[in-house]
Amino acid sequence: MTILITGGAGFIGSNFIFYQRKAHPEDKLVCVDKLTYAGNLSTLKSVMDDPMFRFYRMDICDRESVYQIFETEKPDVVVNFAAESHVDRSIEDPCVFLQTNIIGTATLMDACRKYGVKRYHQVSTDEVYGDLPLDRPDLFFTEETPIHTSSPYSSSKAAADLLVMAYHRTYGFPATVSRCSNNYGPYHFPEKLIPLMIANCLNDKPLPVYGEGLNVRDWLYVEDHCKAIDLIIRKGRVGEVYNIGGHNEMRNIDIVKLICKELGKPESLITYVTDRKGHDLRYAIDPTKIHNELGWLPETKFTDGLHKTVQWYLDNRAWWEEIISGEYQTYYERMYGNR
Ligand code: NAD
Ligand code: TDX
Repeated sequence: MTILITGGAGFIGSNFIFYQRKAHPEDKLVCVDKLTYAGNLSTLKSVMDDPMFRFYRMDICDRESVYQIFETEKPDVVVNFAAESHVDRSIEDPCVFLQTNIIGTATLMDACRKYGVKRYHQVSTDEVYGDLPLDRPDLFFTEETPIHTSSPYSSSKAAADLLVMAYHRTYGFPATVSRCSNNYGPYHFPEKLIPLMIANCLNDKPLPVYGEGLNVRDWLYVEDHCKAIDLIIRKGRVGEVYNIGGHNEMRNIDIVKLICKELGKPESLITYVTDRKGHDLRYAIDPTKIHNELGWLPETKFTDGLHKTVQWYLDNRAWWEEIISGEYQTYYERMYGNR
């Protein structure tokens, strides 16, 4: 079959492409990506010459181009990773989040309906559930937890999820939605916590921890997320939402200390900075449904995954050094300069 993957030049989309090539070499992959600041063609260089892979630079909001590519490539399945994905940027400037994350999703779904795509999968996030209190470790997000967003980013993702479920109910649109916790691993853009701390450590720069570093995230190795999505598109039930997470809750400060330890850098690099506005306290996923229905379980232990990730950033300095030497510097100064 032909799988159209949007946002495949970004972090999770590219890892999904690599996973698909390995797990299902018989399937043809078509990647479309606008190549925003977060998309990198160099990430895809190992698959660029593969006859079973094709890349198009395209904005998922550009209806005419989207229809054109669906007409040409006739995808059987569409997996939508394309999004503006960084909470801090959404706090600075929400508009592009609404455009890509909501209008882009609607445009893709309209194309799927027009060209009879058999399955559409929306890659969503646990952030649509809002946050949990720090003093209630017994509480988790299930698929029934009400949507209750905090940031412009999570609101735009929630709006897209609602639209997907509305297309399913109204038109019988064959869609699934997955809501995953925080991912980490290779090709993670260095504005996000783990790669930012690795890059700063390696450059002996301050490690900017928001607030007191007590916020909790539930970390999952990116390949485990890709395996879960693969199961959903092949075996998941249409019209269903699946939570994905590995019961791996960590406080931010503990992650940063672990990274210092991995790299042999002093914790004195840690600098506490002004907190993120509206900062979600804790995310924690209950993955019972995907485990019971599809047999999914995370395979990578956090200590192993973090070790592999740190090693990847050590082995692939050129990839992230090129990123942080460009427009990123203006971003960094704006975000952290006076914090
Ligand atoms: P990312 O920012 O690394 O990559 C996003 C990709 O989408 C980039 O390649 C970018 O160029 C592309 N893109 C952006 N706007 C586009 C547009 N208008 N048209 C076409 N392409 C466009 O993001 P990521 O971390 O890989 O996240 C992928 C998806 O997974 C997102 O939908 C995100 O909401 C979701 N998600 C991420 C995490 C996480 O921890 N990173 C966790 C749960 C869910
Ligand atoms: O410099 C930093 N210092 C810091 O303390 C950065 C960049 C982050 N943080 C904190 C904020 C969060 O509590 O670390 C935590 C993780 O921050 P991010 O890496 O920005 O991720 P988060 O906001 O949790 O969102 C991520 O997970 C859910 C992804 O970026 C989203 O796309 C996904 O939906």
